[in-house]
Amino acid sequence: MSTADYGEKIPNNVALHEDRRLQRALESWQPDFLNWWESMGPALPTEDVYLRTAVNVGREGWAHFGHVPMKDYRWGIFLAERDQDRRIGFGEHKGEPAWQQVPGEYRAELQRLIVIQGDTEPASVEQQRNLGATAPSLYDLRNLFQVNVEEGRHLWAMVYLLHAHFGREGREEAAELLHRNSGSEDAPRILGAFNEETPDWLSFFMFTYFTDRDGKYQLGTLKESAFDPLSRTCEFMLKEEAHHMFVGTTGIDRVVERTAQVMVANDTDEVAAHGAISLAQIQKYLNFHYSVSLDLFGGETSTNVANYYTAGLKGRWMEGRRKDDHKLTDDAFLVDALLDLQSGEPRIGQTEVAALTGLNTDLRREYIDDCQGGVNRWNKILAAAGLPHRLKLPHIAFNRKVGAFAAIEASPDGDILGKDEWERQQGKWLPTGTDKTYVRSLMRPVYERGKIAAWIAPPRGAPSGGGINGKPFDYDYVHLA
Ligand code: BYC
Repeated sequence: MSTADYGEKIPNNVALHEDRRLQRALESWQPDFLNWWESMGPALPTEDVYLRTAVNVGREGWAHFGHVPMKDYRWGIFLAERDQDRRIGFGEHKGEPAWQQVPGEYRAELQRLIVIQGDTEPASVEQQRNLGATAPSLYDLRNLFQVNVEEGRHLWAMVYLLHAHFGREGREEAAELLHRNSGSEDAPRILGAFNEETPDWLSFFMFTYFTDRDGKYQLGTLKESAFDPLSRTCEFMLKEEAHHMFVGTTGIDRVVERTAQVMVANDTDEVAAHGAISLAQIQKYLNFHYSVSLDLFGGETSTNVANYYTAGLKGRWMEGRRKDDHKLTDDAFLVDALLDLQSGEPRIGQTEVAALTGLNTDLRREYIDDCQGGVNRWNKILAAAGLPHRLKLPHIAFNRKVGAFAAIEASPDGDILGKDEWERQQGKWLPTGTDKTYVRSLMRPVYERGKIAAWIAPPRGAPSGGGINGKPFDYDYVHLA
């Protein structure tokens, strides 16, 4: 069951050959996917790339590494092993056997969740399409492409569910996933952050740190789903996702490290003359990517999320470890809120709501704690360099476009600001045109083995180590066309 069948046109571990109709439907979607990959996927022409391909869903040895032409990458369908006795862990169906089929009453909601999840995957590939042209090293270039092919596979994961379980509507939605495009005027991607640009590698690392991390948390809640095929596909996606976050975490580590080196060596905060990115600019990029990623959790209170939970479609992060009744019908929860709205002087505080409607806040808090881990790590790099400067996460109300704080503007410290004040000050907190132009000006490709751009440090252990799958940093990860 767990080993992938690579003899098939579409590699899979779901016995696709036993369902000819489904197989044909997916095989007819496949050329559309490949056309989309050609026109919207990585723009840089390459001969081959040192990529990992999933071959097994077990704990060990689940991936194979080798140089492959990207257009021949074997995108497949892999679900984690089925637990025959799995029971629903929360909501009104708690304790009942997990569903192998979609219950009619939840069809629309489940389909919507799967479409939203599916929509983000190709969106991120589109956002990152042009980054190959400015990669700081072959190692980074390979990591970019690894992330891209796996986001492509995550799209396959959702398309499989749509085709296998949602009939004609599912097939139509699967087609739409290739028609909407990131940033398009007419048919944009569904969620805000996936229509933003990723025009430079600092943005890419911030995206893989903050936005991919939303993916980790959302997939973590869908892994709890009563709909077993969704749960199993998310479980396996999470395994691949870990590398994407590694790319973000260590990418920002290395930018901060390089900046710190330049600051110490030249005894200055003004590192532009030395070709590095200032800490002030890193902080602004962090503020942006963190705040748009907070929006991805939806409103602080939401009846959607209450319904998803009660129905058993979407659980909480680490549902199994929570010490309560896993139904939450009688519980209350404190959510972040804008208070005293009527008084004309709103303030940021907390308010008690039914626990079920506060579940987006619950998940966002788990996410925020995790994000803080990265900031602590980067601050350790600054401390180790002997610098007093520190990075920090901005306040939860800063730059929000979704939820309780969408109607106001707030500073990174959480002070509510009037529109004029915000307009005057926002350039101190969010990347300005000048910051973006500067960061982009540093983005020149370095395609020579073992070499790296001046604005970023090589990974630890380079050049003889520090690479992927035990290879050195100076390995020939990518052969350009
Ligand atoms: N932008 O009740 P509300 C990933 C909509 S990332 C635009 O407060 P709800 C990845 C919302 O749809 C993970 N619209 O929120 C990362 C609703 O619309 P309707 C992706 C937004 O429904 C990197 C209305 O506003 N997966 O995997 O409780 C690279 C009221 O919303 C936004 C998922 O998100 C927004 N930011 O929660 C690659 C999991 N936020 O219904 C991949 C599936 C809200 O009134 N999705 N809206 O028309 C969900 O669980 C939920 O839909 C959300 C929203 C968490 C997104």
